Amino acid sequence: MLLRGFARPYEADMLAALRGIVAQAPFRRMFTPGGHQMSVAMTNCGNVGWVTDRSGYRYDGIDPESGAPWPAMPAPFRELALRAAEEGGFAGFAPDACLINRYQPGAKMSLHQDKDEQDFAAPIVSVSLGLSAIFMFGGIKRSDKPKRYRLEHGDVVVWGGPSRLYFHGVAPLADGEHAVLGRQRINLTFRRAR
Ligand code: MD6
Ligand code: FE
Repeated sequence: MLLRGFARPYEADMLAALRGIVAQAPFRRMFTPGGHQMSVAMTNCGNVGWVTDRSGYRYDGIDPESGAPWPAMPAPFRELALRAAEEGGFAGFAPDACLINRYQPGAKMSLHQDKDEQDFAAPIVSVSLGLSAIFMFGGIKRSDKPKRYRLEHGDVVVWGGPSRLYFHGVAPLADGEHAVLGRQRINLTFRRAR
């Protein structure tokens, strides 16, 4: 379910909280198990964070860069995720992980499934901020032709149920200047990882 502008009322609180998170756990471009450096820079907050390195993908309670736990999930993040999930038909969503992606012009995310979480009954709530991007939403097979959606500042997507494991990705970010966030797109995905 695509909730246009749902995050707008949370914008100021979220951006303030984001500054605190990034001060503790800066954005970094991780490596895939295949040895490629991702074009998207990432960080996390919450009890666990999603990480990738030469040994694989996993959720980890520790930020490998600092050796410290990830920053706690701020209250406005929790609240937004809960309310959006509720709107999408998933009452009581209590995420334990928030993966934060930063796209600069040209950065992209290849088609993938989110399947490193333990419980696929919980939805994922995705929040877009800054420059708009083309989100590609396919099907259960990698070869299913993706539909394209433009996600804009403040848009929230809730997915669960049958679509939880659908392939999806983000087309290379077009250059531009966003009034609040400048030359970047930030995407937050709230998950129940454990
Ligand atoms: C992005 N999002 O929008 C990347 N995954 O930048 C994702 O990969 C994603 O938005 C699972 C569920 C929702 C998402
Ligand atoms: Fe994903």
